[in-house]
Amino acid sequence: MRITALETFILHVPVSGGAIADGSHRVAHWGAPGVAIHTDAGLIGTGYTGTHAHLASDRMITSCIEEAFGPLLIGCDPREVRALWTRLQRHPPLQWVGRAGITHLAHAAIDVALWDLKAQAAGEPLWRLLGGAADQRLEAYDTDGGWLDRSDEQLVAETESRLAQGYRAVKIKVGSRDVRGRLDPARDLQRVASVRAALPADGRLMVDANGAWDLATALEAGRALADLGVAWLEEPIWYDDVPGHARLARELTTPIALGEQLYTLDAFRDFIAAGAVHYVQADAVRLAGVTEWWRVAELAHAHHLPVVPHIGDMMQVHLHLALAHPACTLLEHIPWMRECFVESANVVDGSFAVPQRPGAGTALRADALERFGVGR
Ligand code: 0YR
Ligand code: MG
Repeated sequence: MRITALETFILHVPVSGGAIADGSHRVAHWGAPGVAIHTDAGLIGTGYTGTHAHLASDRMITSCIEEAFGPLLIGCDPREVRALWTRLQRHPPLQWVGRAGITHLAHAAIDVALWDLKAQAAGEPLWRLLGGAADQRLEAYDTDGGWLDRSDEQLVAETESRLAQGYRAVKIKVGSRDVRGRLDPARDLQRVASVRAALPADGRLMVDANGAWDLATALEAGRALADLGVAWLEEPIWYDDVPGHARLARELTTPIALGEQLYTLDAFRDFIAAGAVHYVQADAVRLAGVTEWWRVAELAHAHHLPVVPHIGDMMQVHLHLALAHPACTLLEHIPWMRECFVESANVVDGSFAVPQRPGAGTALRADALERFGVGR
């Protein structure tokens, strides 16, 4: 099988309720710049990364796919995906301009499309190609009811609706600010207490600051969160701050979760070696695809750390990965892209249904580009 052509696309898909906010971002659409990789076998592999739907940066990603990586792939056998990974990552002029950032996101889209092809060629869903079992329960936790711009009443109503749907775990955002724009952790603690009160005793509540706090705020608020029975504190401070997170991991009883903003295996190695993370939130579309994600999951597993992927792909690929990797027993749920796929990730009674179609779950519905595609 040979690669004959690469065709890029950009989707901008509306988020729930028109807009959402977390401690650091406010977005109205989820962006999915991606690629369809065509082959002489007639199979087409699809991969994409996840962005905040900023067209200019999405175009940098698709241009990197098309102009920089594309020529290196034409004529190659897509099933040799791990070898191709090294070829793209270690291409000297590209390595010079980016071992993280735009080039990494572009590589993520390509690597996912290649694994999609490999699984299609094998006639299997990716989770089976990677050795997962069909009869398992992968629990879902929901993130989509806990945004920072939602009122306490909305948070409680969303929590109750998730409980009615069968969820037993939800995550809400912290990083509130007062009218002058100063951090307001007291406000956050009220929000956490409201949702905690709406959950049953065995319900789990996680909180996510998306990097908004400084170390002092995280230390103080983190101690109070322990009394509220919070299962993990996610991205409390700046994404790349290894010593800061290590200090929090040492001094707080609430476990630390992070990883959605880390681009490389090397970055995860540093956090893990420093004892700075308890829940490893590797994201295959910020790491360079399935290939690098799997290495991070193995690294975490060797340290007996659970992997709870962040789902920048809105679950499709991560559902396969989490079903296949023994470090994963829980997966995040944000349903923004559910109308885009032929076989969308689906939660039934608090657990993900096991996908059946061959491939990585990335095949787009016929009308996805018409409905959500944006101008190149
Ligand atoms: C908006 N999940 C997250 C959204 C969410 C982010 O930035 O992407 O809040 O993906 O942190 O854990
Ligand atoms: Mg997060």
